[in-house]
Amino acid sequence: MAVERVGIGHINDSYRVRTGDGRLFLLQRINTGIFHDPEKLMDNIVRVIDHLAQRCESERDRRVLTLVPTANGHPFFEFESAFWRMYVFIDGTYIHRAVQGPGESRTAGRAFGRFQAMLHDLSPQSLHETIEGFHDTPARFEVFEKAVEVDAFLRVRECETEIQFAMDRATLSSELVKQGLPTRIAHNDAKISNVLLDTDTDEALCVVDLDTVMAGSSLFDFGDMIRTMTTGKDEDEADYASVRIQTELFRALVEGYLSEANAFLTEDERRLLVTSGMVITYEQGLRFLTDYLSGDVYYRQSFPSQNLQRARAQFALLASMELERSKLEQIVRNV
Ligand code: GN1
Ligand code: MG
Repeated sequence: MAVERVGIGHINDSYRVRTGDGRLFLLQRINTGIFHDPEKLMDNIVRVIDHLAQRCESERDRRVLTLVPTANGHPFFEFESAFWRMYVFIDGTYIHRAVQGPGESRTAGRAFGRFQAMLHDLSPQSLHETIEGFHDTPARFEVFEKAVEVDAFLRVRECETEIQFAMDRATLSSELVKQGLPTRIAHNDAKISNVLLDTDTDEALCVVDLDTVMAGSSLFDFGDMIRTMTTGKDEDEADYASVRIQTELFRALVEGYLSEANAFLTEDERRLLVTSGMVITYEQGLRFLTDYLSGDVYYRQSFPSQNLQRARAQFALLASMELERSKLEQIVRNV
């Protein structure tokens, strides 16, 4: 048996396991500092997988994740106060960390639209809230304000520009929550790297990372799609000043997403598509900056100040959306 650490995600630890007979698995240690109740988390995942599997017409093993239960049929395993779970590793697939062209944005947008559509008839109330207020942007803003006030690591001086940028846009935090949007099941982490693509055909096969699937808004997901599928850059692009929305990538994303989601979105949701990108990008920038100010306790980093770099890239993207807003609204109206 061979076990190899894989560098996916900022939260859980992941390992690829190859057994003696050549089968591949993805073993993950659940970060209970963030997911406080692994039982509820796994309960959600089992429910979602079962539902998706029922909707899946072909190639179930490649299009929906498969959990590997323990010998006594449990979806996870507790060992020395750590919680582990295992999936079948879907071989012959790859992911993007950044999109390279409109075709990729369209494909990924369609994949998440389809994911939402398949979960449309599962009741949002049937899932537990595994992280409270996950996309409660006003609450995220309050946590940010507190971090600035406390300045526990004396980093405020170094990021005055970013803090000012965030403070100037405080009202943006309530732009989605005040709208009374329909409660739907959302993926809640709809980023480009959570779509598995087929190595041979480049087709989107499977949406992964089901940890945050719970009640939310379809726009939390679309916002994350804009955030990660329209710049052509990584989330932590070092040359952050170069991060900006590319209208061609945006158009392709809207086309891909709406090809699946148009059937269930309300008029209000459609009207707020562009706004969702601004709010979720803002929220993610706040979260990275808050973590930097708080001593980097939440997101895993591969070098010091990576969280600040990530926050800067998010804010650069948001600034570009502000400039392009009317053009983006026009694109949505034309699709
Ligand atoms: C975290 O662990 P990962 O990479 O799937 C985070 C998301 C963020 C994302 C930013 C539970 O996801 O909310 O959008 O990083 N997940 C959690 O890349 O906080
Ligand atoms: Mg995630």
